[in-house]
Amino acid sequence: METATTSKPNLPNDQEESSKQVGLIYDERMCKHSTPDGEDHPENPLRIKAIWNKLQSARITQRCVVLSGKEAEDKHIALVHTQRYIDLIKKVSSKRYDSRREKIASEFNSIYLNEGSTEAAYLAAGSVIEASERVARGELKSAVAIVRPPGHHAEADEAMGFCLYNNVAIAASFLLNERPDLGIQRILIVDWDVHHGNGTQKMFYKDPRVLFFSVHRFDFGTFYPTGDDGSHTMIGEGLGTGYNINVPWEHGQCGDADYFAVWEHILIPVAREFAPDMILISGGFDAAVGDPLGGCRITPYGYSVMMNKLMKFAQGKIVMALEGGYNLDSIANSVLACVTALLEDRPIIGSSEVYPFESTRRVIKAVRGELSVFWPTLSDELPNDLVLTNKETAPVELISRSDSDAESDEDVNAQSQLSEALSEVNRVDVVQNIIQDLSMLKVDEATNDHDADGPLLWRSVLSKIDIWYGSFGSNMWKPRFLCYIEGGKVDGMQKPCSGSMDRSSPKSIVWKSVPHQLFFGRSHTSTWGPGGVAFLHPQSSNTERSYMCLYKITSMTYCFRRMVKMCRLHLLCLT
Ligand code: Q9C
Ligand code: ZN
Repeated sequence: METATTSKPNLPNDQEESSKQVGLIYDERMCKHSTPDGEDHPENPLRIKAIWNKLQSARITQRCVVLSGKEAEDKHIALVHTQRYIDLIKKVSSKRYDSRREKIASEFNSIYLNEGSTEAAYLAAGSVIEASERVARGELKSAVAIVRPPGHHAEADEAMGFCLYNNVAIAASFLLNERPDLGIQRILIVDWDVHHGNGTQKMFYKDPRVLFFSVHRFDFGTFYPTGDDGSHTMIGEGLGTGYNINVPWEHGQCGDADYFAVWEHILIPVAREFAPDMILISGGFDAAVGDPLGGCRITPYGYSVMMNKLMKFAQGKIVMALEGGYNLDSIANSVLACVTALLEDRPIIGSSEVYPFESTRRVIKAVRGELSVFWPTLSDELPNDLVLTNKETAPVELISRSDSDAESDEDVNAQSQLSEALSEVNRVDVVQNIIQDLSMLKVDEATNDHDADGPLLWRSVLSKIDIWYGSFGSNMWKPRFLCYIEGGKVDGMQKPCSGSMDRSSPKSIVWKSVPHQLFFGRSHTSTWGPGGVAFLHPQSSNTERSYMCLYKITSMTYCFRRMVKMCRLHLLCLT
């Protein structure tokens, strides 16, 4: 374990002064992209300002090579975007388009446009190119481009998810196709934004020169950008098969321990084999603790460890480009941690929770299973627990979090809900009853590969769980619902069911299309009794969507630890 006293000094010294090696690109002009009527939006100019101010007040900018932004050339953007789309983005900020801008923006998913959007988009893309070229040339050891609008959702002919041009994809394509002289033949793109990098994935899906790795919230296809693109089964195509790696979280709250486990058991071994000449990081910081959109909890320390581990590859040639991240303090502190790691070649001092989620093990196994044919290093048996044992990777101090640790508002809130819930013992029983029955459904016993009653390896976390009862078609009117709640017998049931003891009406009723297949639980559920009880199948998230009526039965706060055997709870947990 390194400490501040055993290696390079923290403070800038003469040696560092004479050989600045880490580049920083920032340009105020990227603040000109903002919502047309000044409405609030998470992706706003304050984001890059907050990061820049933090780097300045931490006296980091003076230890780096500071560069101003540069606009991209159309021919470089055209490496990944269509000419038609480039023409649109180029003219959309012009006066002539004042009246049409809003309509154009609304035709895309989660996009706003104003008179500053074009310039910002060209600067964001051009700055990442500039940083990449300088690092590839060896003029800089590594670089961070503090840019906006972000890029990784943007597709060849489509703006999406706050992204206009796909900055990182453009830079990667630039190096590979425009500057073969720089000798960059293989690029690893690490996308740690909390959202799947759908645009980047598509652009290199058949290209074995680019290994695209994305770790993101997936929630069985319900988390933005939704659908199957972020699934671990998307491994690339043609010559690019095996060169696309998705690590799809099943739920929020993933933190340092979960990401470290993915680094150790997927990313790092693959990077070792792939041997990239350069690494581009799609550095979204919306998986940071405190982010309003992500719901995950990576600490600045966590980011610095992930960065530091990547520095062992490609001779440290890393370019990190900002993607998402919407809590100003979180993103500022996280970027600061990353730049510090780049400067000092070690993580910042900090600590993390010990244990990854049980679901993390499941996800890692699934990803390794999908890719071990292409990356033999992934076929080794996973260790029994994923707690980091490696000295080199161990955090300075391991802290064990208990149920009562409350770090965020969300936790505090969840905690008060828990005590509320516990006072209603009856309702707890109801839910436990439901959960127990669900666990008896034996939907995918084969994947239940460890004993949940074994030693307590998994960290507890409080989470608000809504229990829904789903039905589809028109066979589910209220009396029948109440019959299930109260017990009784309706058409198709061989014997009466006992009911759930909760005699109240549904807390809410919604009709919605859900992106999973249906299956039916029949005789296995004593609570619901035999007969058409519809559940959503969590694992078979394909493109099918079913229109369902969902009855919210109850809303509870639960600990994941209590649910180790209840991964199937996702059946009914819609957030
Ligand atoms: N119901 C980035 O982090 N959310 N983009 C839309 C619609 C869009 C995030 C929710 C989130 C986009 C770069
Ligand atoms: Zn994001």
